[in-house]
Amino acid sequence: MDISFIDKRLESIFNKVLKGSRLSKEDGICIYETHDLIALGQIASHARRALHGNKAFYIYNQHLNYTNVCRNRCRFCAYARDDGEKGAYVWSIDQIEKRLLERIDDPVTELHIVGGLNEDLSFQYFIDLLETVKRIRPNATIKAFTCVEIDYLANLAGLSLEDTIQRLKDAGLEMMPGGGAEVLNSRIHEELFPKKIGHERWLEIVKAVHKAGIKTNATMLYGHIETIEERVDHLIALRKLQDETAGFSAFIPLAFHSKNTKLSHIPPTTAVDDLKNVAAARLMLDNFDHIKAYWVMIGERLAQVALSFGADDLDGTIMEERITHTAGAKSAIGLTKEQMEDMITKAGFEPVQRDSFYRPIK
Ligand code: V47
Ligand code: SF4
Repeated sequence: MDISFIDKRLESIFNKVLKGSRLSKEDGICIYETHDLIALGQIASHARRALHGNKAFYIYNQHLNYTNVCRNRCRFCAYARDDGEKGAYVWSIDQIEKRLLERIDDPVTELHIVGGLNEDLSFQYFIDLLETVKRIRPNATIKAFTCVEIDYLANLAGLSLEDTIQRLKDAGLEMMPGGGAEVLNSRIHEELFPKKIGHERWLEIVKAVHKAGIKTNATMLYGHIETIEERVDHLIALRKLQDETAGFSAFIPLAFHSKNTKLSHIPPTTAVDDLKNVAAARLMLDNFDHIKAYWVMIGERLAQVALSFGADDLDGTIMEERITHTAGAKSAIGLTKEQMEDMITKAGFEPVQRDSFYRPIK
């Protein structure tokens, strides 16, 4: 592949990628600093095509956000409410059943279930929730709870981390989404989400979950107060853990949306920064198979471009997204299978509907 480099530093990064050598922290910083966006996209695209050719994945999924009552009240979150506050809600198991039945004719293969830390719910509620979903949708994969919820549930149940994970697994938990890490950094933790678990505990929980044979995703919330160096450190911490456990499935960069949050003065991320985050993930996370361009956060049109900047997956149909839309996302609330396929085809890729474990669905 011939790339004409304006930024010569990218040439040495490309040579490393061609040789399969690991990129350094300085390389990561250069990826974020460079203005040579086209060359960066070509390098990331090369790495992406070496793994997935022209395929681009998507999933038929449904999101369920069982409650927005949360005791953590992170400064970047528009979704959470206090108990009794206007707009606060919690779904009973019957209401969850009803929501699943409303969509029972849709070919959903994954339920993505997350919620706030609501002190009114018992540990049994979570077991009932998983068992109900499994009873109604026996063939769909349950991808539920972030490490933040797992930590909370272990305390609630009064069980060890290992026993908590096992109880949830026995009730139907098969995979975990990547949220909750935000940026693995104590300064940002203190400033933006001091009540939530810190990065050491997040990494400890991920390790325990992977050890129990449950795959998880990883994310990074960017576009708030973090520095480039902190982003790169985050990616390197995930890469190190993946070397140890091989338990991460996909990485998803999450673009911060500030509307209705305590950080509403922060402007939206730029398209350039969104694409750099996708490329940085693809190139720094050399031991992750999948990089998702989450269309809900960056919009459908930029997600199409992201497929040429290292992403190989557009996530899914979703149907009812709440967390980012409360924070001002302008993307659709859900997409049809036809819309997903059309987006991918028109971006020049071959759409592959996948299950939660990236097996193609015929
Ligand atoms: O952890 C919260 C983020 C995450 C805002 O694993 C915000 O497949 C932007 O993790 N602006 C939850 N982001 C979403 C998440 C996710 C999404 C899609 C797929 C997967 C997966 C995981 O959303 C939270 C937090 O980092 N978030 N508030 C906001 N205002
Ligand atoms: Fe609660 Fe999660 Fe929102 Fe933080 S990001 S306030 S933990 S729902």
